[in-house]
Amino acid sequence: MILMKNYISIKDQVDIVNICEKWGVGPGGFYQPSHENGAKLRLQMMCFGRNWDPVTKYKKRCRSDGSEALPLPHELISLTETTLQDARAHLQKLPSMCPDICIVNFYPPVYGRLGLHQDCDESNDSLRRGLPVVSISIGDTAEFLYGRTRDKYKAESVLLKSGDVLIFGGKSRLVFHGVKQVLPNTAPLELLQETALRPGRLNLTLRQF
Ligand SMILES: O=C(O)CCC(=O)C(=O)O
Repeated sequence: MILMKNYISIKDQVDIVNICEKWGVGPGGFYQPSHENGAKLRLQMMCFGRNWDPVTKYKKRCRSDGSEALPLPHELISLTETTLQDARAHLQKLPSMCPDICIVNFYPPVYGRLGLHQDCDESNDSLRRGLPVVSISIGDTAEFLYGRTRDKYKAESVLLKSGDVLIFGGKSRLVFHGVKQVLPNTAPLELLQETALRPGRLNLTLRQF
């Protein structure tokens, strides 16, 4: 597991926000998914490459509204590949991966959160090889939890700020993780001035299915 603080430049953050805005407002764009029991996740989500939701996981090609997954933008693929190369300078054991899926979450401040969970719905091969998840944070700061179990009282906590990248692969691939809260008014001013990002936090997790 490796945290690259302030890794994404403001220019690249602006580009990422613009990509999310472009795709987020049309068919297949942001929506609020539900759990099996009908409770809504406290975030908005959209998927590139393959649809995922808490009930059907990656099994359905189309969402309940009929929309297919959006194509994974090439800018996100090359950013992820460069990030992994840079990360490998610090952590040689980090397996390489070719991203083909990205789940984008948008958390409004205060209300937004995500319970502790493992990312374990990708292919058996991807999980067995510990292919890393590359997680990009943009906008407001999140209090991010991670640990060996689903117990939030035993979890470690770290602040993820705009431009930070967290990578978990290899033995950490199945780490439990979640977002406890999103701190209002913590996004970089420059990002807000140059984009139409509304208050809250964007998180992009790039994976290889
Ligand atoms: O927002 C985050 O930092 C975590 C997102 C996440 O856990 C997920 O998409 O599975």
